[in-house]
Amino acid sequence: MEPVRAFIGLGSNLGDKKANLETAISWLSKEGRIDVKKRASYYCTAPLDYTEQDWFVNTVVEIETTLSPAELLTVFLSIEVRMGRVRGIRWGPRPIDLDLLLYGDAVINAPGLVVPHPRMSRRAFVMVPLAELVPDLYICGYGKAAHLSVELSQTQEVQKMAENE
Ligand code: A4P
Ligand code: MG
Repeated sequence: MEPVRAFIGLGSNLGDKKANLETAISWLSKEGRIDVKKRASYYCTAPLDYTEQDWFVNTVVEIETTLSPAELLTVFLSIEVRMGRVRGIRWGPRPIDLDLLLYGDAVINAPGLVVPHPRMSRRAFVMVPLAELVPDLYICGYGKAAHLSVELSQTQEVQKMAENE
């Protein structure tokens, strides 16, 4: 199988948030069939959907992979479990959350797996780091990632962290 370019959204709002993202990315790169190509900056972001919780640190990575989308989700789940995630409130606090944002041009609508990620186009914490990596990426129905990220960050708080922060 030819490697497919995919994008993964990562978020943490429990414990040492940035260190949690770094750990998750290093585990992704240790998977034989995942090649981590690029990482966006880390961003401090206000919680969305369930707002009674601490701020998040979010980022996005670009990978090339020969794993299927379902196999990627299994890898994500095992990383989430290894990092001590206990599922409680939906959208609630977590040491790590890994979401498959895009998988090549695939459109998937299966139970437990929807790609492109159904909420990505309304979330600055996804679109801002994604646009940093691929500003010209076309987001179906919305135009370029760069354009959408500017629009969303007018109403949602997303602050780029310094690399040494
Ligand atoms: N699932 C379906 N499609 C996908 C996909 N493309 N990638 C299923 C990953 N998972 C996918 O996810 C719930 C179910 O989604 C899984 O069983 C999986 O099969 P989960 O990780 O168990 O639960 P969750 O993350 O609490 O729910 P959900 O719906 O994934 O929430 P989101 O969309 O991940 O949002 N605010 C800020 N600032 N930053 C954040 O990172 N994250 C959330 C969670 C809310 N607010 C946030 C942030
Ligand atoms: Mg999730």
